[in-house]
Amino acid sequence: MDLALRKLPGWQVVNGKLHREYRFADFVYAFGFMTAAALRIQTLDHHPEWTNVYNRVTVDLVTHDANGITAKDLDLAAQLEEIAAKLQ
Ligand code: H2B
Repeated sequence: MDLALRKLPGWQVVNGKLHREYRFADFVYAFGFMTAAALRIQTLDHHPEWTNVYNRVTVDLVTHDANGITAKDLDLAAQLEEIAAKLQ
């Protein structure tokens, strides 16, 4: 896990889930991130636990079926990074 996290700066394991908080310019950018991510997530069939407050999006990733963090979560985290980078 430590090795995998090195490729995902800003992410850490919190309460057994892959966790990151994104901050955007404002609500429109934060919600734009969630909208773009939702389309990607739909193709992956892997869903985040996330919340939005104004310009912040807090994300927790875990594979419920496996009751822990799996490659699916690491893959989704990498894809979220790609989407967020375009909006920050
Ligand atoms: N998302 C997450 N985060 N964990 C899962 O275990 C999970 C999921 N299972 N999305 C998927 C959907 C499963 O229910 C479907 C049938 O593939």
